[in-house]
Amino acid sequence: MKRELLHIAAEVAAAVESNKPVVVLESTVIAHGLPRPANLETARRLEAIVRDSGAVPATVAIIDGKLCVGLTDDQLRLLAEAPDVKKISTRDIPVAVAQGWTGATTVASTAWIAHRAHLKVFATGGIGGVHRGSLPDVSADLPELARTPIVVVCSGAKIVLDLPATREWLETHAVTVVGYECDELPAFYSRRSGLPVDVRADSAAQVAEIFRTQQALEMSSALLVTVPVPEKFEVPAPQLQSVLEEALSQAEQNNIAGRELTPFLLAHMAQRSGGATLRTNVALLENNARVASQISFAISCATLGA
Ligand code: PSU
Ligand code: MN
Repeated sequence: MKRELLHIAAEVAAAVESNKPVVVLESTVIAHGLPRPANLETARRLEAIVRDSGAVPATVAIIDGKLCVGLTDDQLRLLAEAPDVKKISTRDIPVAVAQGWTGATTVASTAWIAHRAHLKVFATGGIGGVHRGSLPDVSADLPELARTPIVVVCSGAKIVLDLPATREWLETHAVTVVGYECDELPAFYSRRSGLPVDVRADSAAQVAEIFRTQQALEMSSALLVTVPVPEKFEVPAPQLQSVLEEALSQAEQNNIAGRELTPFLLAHMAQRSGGATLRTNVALLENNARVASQISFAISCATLGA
């Protein structure tokens, strides 16, 4: 891919050049996953957490058709506040560039862009997956994870999804799932899903070692590092059951589908839980940014030492 197509912020480019830790952040969570004003506050907090941990944040988005890796504060604000920000998945990238769109990138398109900018560690909240229902609706996040060698730090897949089917999909497509200080796949707002991870890791260095080996083996899939939300912010799954069922049936009644579905379900649950799921979502995003910074550090050290 021609380098001119990527717009990498000077600070990010310098960090890549000198092998310093960088943490990639996505922008769909800012534009479509969280309500205002929590969205802009969270976007800024995530960048600050990464900086405080000694790494460089690289939030990804498409601005006026440019694939941007590392945003200015004005660009963050635009994504958080403009009324017509698009949700851009991988399939939309050529159209967005050709037609000069401004939009937020999902886990799928962020991973696609970040890998082409030679970045290795990406933090988000919850990945997309196989939706419930009979369509089937499978997030483009999953196939992108299967073909992009990058560490994705998340709290599992969003609880609105069919988690057992999502877990099976990852296994079939050879995406290694690491439990960070846990033995079970976290379930986004909840710490447990009853589903297994492939391996448990108790330190960033252990994750870095697995990723380094995956790269040495020239494997093409992502390493999915799943981190449970900190205990005091957890909303246990049984407490959410009725709110979740209501959100799902509202979506069906209103024919909400495609790229609208996930934002609709998250917003509905935040409203009906009196903001509880929103607080949890922010807490897990912050925690994941912290863990991703540590992993990014461990990967840089390992590369320097090699
Ligand atoms: N994590 C969050 N909130 C979000 C997302 C992740 O805590 O809103 C976004 C990610 O950008 C992910 C997207 O790629 O939700 C999934 O959307 P879909 O199911 O339409 O693929
Ligand atoms: Mn979908």
